[in-house]
Amino acid sequence: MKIKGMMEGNGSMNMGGMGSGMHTINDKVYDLGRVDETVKAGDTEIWEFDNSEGDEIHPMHIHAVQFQLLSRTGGRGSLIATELGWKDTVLVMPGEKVRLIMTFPQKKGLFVFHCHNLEHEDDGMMLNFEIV
Ligand SMILES: [Cu+2]
Repeated sequence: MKIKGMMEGNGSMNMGGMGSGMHTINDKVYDLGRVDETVKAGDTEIWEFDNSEGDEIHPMHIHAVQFQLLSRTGGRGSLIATELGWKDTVLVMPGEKVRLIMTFPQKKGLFVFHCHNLEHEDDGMMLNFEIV
């Protein structure tokens, strides 16, 4: 899984880690002591979950914020009616990229985002982000 912060330029966030035996985001597994992304309180950002190289389904969940989906490319290639409301989790199918927009709250602190497949998150498919 790759994730790209479109407005703050955080690079693409890539899911999967095929061949490594680990489930990764941006080629990283979770590290409690590492801040992977930093966002400003109140800022609006567009992120992209990129599973275009992945071969597994990842329900991606972001703490502290709700988001709206902008696009789904590859795979089904479009959003359906039930995807148009506020979300805290989005299913990203193999071969897909999903773009989402969110406004981070004024609450500062350290939060996580992760794949909500328990086997994947237990395998390290989670990163920290800090609202500053
Ligand atoms: Cu997953």
